[in-house]
Amino acid sequence: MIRSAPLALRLSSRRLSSSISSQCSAFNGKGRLQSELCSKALTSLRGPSNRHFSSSTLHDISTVDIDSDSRIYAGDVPLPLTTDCTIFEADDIPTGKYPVFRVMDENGVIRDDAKGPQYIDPELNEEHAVKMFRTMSRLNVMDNIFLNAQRQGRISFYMSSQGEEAVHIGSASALDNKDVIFAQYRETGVLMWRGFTMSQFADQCFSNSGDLGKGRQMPVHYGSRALNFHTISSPLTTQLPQAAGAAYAMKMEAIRNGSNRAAGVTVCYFGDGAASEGDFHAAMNIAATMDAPIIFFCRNNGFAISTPVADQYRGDGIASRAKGYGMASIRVDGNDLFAVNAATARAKELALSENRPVLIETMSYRVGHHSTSDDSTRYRSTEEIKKWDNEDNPIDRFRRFCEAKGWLDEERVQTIRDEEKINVLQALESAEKKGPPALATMFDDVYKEKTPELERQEAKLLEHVAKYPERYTGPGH
Ligand SMILES: Cc1ncc(C[n+]2csc(CCOP(=O)(O)OP(=O)(O)O)c2C)c(N)n1
Ligand SMILES: [Mg+2]
Repeated sequence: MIRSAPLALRLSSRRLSSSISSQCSAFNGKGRLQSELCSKALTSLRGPSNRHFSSSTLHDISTVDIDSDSRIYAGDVPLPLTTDCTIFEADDIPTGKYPVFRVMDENGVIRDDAKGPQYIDPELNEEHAVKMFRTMSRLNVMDNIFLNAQRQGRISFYMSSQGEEAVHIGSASALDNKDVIFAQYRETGVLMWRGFTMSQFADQCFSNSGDLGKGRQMPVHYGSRALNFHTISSPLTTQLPQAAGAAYAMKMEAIRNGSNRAAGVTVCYFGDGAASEGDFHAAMNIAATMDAPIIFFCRNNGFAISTPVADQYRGDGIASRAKGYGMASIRVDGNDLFAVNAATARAKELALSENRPVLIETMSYRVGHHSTSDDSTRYRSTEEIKKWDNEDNPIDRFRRFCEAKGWLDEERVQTIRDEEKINVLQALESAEKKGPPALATMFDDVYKEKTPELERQEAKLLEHVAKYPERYTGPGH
């Protein structure tokens, strides 16, 4: 049990007030923000209105219970558990190993009858719970079918999310579509939850004429302007500095409009491996110093391709690094949908109400191969993979919770999986028939309007293709 005066709360409020005040005076100097606006901003900071939280529950560490039992996570390291969803201030991270917040155990049982229920949305009902279960199942079914499609040579590449479904759905369900997502590549369920359709997934993986990216990206590099989901880029960690900039821009836009609260929180997902890149440091530090309302969301799944986390860092994972940046943070059991959901909801409220970054580290395990270019049995045992898949499967954990409530049973689970299978197969079949995007589209979007050079290149290409029609097939030729 940790006991501490709520110093963090006092410090953070003071720091925040002074930071907003200095922003206000900077704006006043340019005559762009009225002083009454500043006082309005400061007043609203003191009392963030939210359905679930008061400012004190967000970061009062005086009552944090650290359990005596521990659990083995990434890197074979036993970590202490806690039933308290506490976002630690940089100076308040407990000594020893950073504890892991958990609501529900492997059997779907809520660990603490007194505290557990407060972390479950009071509006959670059968319909919503089954929707979350269905979305995790859809992701899992899609992964299995798309992996097979790649093996059959129908798509060129694929990356699956087995073992991380609760990370995706637990976090996505705590956000809304006004929140801006920057993802790595293994966050397909986040996009699925936001409404990306099965056809859109299939069309992207086939690079066909229905692909929103016009066939210009490798499979799984999804993006959707309508769903506020920035397009995935392959080079690791590029999304972190970009996300920090986006979050800062959203804060400044709010201030220009007379509000202290950005229209949405920016959520930047990345893996433990991406956290080994230099851009990680650049992004964390600029977000901290510029007070950007952002959630840095690290999925620690134990591996960066074949490199286990034991070879990636000598510290205590990723969450502990927040201390060095002066940033708030929390470590969460990534296989526990409720814990991920509660931590994300709280981090969002803290980031938006106090204009500052929060680092979340979810602990899970990458059950699948890294990608279709990988055979993970070359660097880890099948027993290890099976153990995680059988003994701590995030979908099964949530399913058991729903079964105990009477919301799911074996028959309904089977029906859901069968329905999703049909859904995926239909999307795959129709994507396969769609053919590639018209050739001329490759000249679009480079600039808002085509330059004379681009127009010349386009004309030349189309002339060439028209001259040798037997060598080129497909629409637009
Ligand atoms: C700058 C850069 N270096 C290396 C790679 C090759 N690469 C692609 S994914 C990956 C591992 C990333 O691991 P992690 O961030 O933990 O994500 P996970 O795959 O585990 O979800 C590597 C090294 C890359 N894409 N970009
Ligand atoms: Mg990883």
